[in-house]
Amino acid sequence: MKLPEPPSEQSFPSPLHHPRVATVLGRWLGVAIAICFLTGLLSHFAQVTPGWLTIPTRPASLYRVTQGLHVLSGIVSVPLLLAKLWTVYPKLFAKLPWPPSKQALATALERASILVLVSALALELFIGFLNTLQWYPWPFPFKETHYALAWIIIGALLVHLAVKLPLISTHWRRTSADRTPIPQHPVDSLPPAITGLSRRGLFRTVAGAGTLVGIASIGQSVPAFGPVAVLAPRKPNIGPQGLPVNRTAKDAGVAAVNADWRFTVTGPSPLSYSLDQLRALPQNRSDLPIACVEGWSQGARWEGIRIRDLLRLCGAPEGSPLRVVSMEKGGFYATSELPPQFAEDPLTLLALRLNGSDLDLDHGFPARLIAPNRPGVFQTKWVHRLEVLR
Ligand SMILES: Nc1nc2c(c(=O)[nH]1)N[C@H]1C(S)=C(S)[C@@H](COP(=O)(O)O)O[C@H]1N2
Ligand SMILES: [Mo]
Repeated sequence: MKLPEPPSEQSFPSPLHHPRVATVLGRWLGVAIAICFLTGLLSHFAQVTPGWLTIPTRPASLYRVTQGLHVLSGIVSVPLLLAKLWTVYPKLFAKLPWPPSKQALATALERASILVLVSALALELFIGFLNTLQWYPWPFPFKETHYALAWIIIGALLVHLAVKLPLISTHWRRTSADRTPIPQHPVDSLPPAITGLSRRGLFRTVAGAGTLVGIASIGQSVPAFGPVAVLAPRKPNIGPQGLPVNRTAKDAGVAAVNADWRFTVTGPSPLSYSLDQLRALPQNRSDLPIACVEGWSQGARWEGIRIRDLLRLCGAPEGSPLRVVSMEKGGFYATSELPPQFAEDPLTLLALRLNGSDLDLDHGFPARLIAPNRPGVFQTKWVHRLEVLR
């Protein structure tokens, strides 16, 4: 019995596998990846700030916008990547030139770079999406892995673009051949596959899928889309006091405080206040968002004491960096460091009130930090001590 021939690249004659289609989808995916990479770099530097960089405190909502775009562009990349892979998968069946030659080696190397690109990108998007669900089911540290993969992707992408440059430039503009309408009924001389979806139909389908997943997730930072945000685990205005909770007091092992609770500041002249004494200090109001790295964000009205007022009260000079210490024991978020530009900003508060009432226990009662243009991970809850570091 004769075995059937294995498929070859020619076994997939649909015009949707054409380089022109790959170029168009590649452009869309390229834009999404570029936005995701750049906003991701900003997010990484906001959390792990290199010595040469000073993160500005304004615009106060900048991180909310960039992190919203980061998660959005990542999610939209998923259908774009799937479409791009579908368009080019017949290449998997192309035969390597044989016997080995220089050209065969080049082809093999190119395929290896694409393997790296596709697997790193698929893994990156997958763990990124699970992160928006606040789900970390792996043994490696998320932040470092996500960051390292980003550089692997960008490197492999540049190699891919360099190799494909001649093909991309040939198909960058629509040619007359591209414009030839695709027959909508079977033609004897053409295989049946050619009668399927048109290129325009494919582009519309992919654009539609991208828009749909975008709308299904953008509601985690844009309240108007909250009701249709089926991919968003948290809706911006659902939670105590109209604000989602990332980690409850119960999960953090923090209990309500009693009357002998004290708030302290260590510095040149140390301070110690009861809650009533904190309430008697000059109160200020800041309208600032919580913008979680996991993608959700929501604006809120905070009232409390300016951190810089507390610094002057304890005699700390301007420019002192600060450590903010939670009553939470252990865990990544139990302390955060506040660089001087944030400590001195008039919007930065030790907040006692949220949206018109005392902080809910889950939002950090009796006191929490709130500062402009910072990732949510640094908006420390259940604060009971400030330490002036120098
Ligand atoms: N002590 C402490 N502070 C914390 C956290 C925490 O787990 N423990 N979570 C942080 C994170 S990741 C975010 S996004 C914000 C969320 O604040 P919220 O729960 O009041 O909305 O709090 C931050 N402050
Ligand atoms: Mo967060």
